[in-house]
Amino acid sequence: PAQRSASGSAADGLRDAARRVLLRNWTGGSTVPSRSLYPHQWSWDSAFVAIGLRHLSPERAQRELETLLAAQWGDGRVPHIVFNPAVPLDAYFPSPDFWRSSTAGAAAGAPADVETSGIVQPPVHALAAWLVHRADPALSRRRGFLRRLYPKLVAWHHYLTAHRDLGRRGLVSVVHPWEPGMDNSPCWDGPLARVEPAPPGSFRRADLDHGSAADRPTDLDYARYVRLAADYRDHGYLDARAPHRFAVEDPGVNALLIASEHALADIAEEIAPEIAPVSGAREELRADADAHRRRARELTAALVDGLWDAEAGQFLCFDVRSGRPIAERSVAGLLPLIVPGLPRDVVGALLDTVRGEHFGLGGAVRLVPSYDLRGHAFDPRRYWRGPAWFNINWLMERGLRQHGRTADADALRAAVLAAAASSDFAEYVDPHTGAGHGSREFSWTAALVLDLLH
Ligand code: 9YW
Repeated sequence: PAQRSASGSAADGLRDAARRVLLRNWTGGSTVPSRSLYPHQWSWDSAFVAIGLRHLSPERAQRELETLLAAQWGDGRVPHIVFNPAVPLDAYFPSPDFWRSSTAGAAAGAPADVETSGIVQPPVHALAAWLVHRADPALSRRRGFLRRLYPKLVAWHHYLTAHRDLGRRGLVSVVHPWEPGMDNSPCWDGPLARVEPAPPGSFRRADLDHGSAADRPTDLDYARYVRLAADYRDHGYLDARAPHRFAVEDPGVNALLIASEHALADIAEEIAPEIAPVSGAREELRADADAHRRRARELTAALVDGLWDAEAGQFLCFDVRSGRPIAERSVAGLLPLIVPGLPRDVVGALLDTVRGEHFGLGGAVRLVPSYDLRGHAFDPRRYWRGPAWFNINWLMERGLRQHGRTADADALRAAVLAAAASSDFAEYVDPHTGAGHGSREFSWTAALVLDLLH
């Protein structure tokens, strides 16, 4: 009992600290990922933040997602950044005057009253909306939360499946390394090498004002990121017109879309009774739930057909421009563990790979690294080239638990909590030592800790 109360009070202390981070990073309608490094609203950050915020304030969690979706474009895309007009332009690069969404993106339906980026991030939002609803269904119904969000989330998924199936293989492609949220993953090195870098003097990085250069992407990476984004902008952010010299099918993005498509089915079922039966809309919504499940199954089949590599024992990214798989082991290739209904042999192989020499969970490391521990490009502190990230480990914990690996999931949960506590909610940590890197008091780290403690 003494031990239990000691760990109980440690958990209380961590919960309070996580709450304080989220309260400090709340700006009135949404949460910044980090006060110093990322002073605007980021798309997938907000989804993870909402998942934690629901335990602190279900209403704020709802507003977090509502604020993001208020900046949705007419074509359905949810931009990866929504800019706060009160923040000085030089606080973050690329700033609104680079993206120029309200003018350059007009043909794609960019909103006129808010500035955003023109690219996207992984679609975790429907999953987040469903989890937020479940935290307080009465409040959610009273505020019409799901009823208002549902059509926006449907349009978002439609944008991805209709405009971004660049490989015509039934999967979504990302067109910029920032889109899968894993900016400098070694997976992008090959496809990026074909992109001509923007001239070095043509932009100024703001990230190096706040972060250590050794923890961040290189200048050459940045020059190529800038070129790709400028090319997209200069083609009106229209997917049918843009050259999209970088086009990659990422298993993480597609797995999150599938998980969110299942969540959309749950949402459709939940809101169906709210629609007046006389209108006939009720039947339509019922049908939609089935359609979401069917789409999820189709996407799952395409994911397995297109990206599964039996020899590697994991999913690989696919370079649409070269027509070849990318021979690098990113943790993105393990994220399909969260997808319901994967073939059993695929699940078995994935579970072996998580614990095997390349990701080392339970052996060499206690947190899942972002990239192959034995890979040629592995770097334990540089961003997405090795460090362990909290959102990814939260997803992995969920995947392990879903497949009955309770002991592994419990150990991972404990390791996530310990690393967050000792690093002051770091952005990412060295997978071997747990030492914190990047910014501190990072929002999704605090939010997902709250969720795991609940
Ligand atoms: C950047 C905000 C974002 C995350 C991304 C992460 C990083 C922005 O920060 O990108 O300037 O590099 O890679 O996943 O959403 O937290």
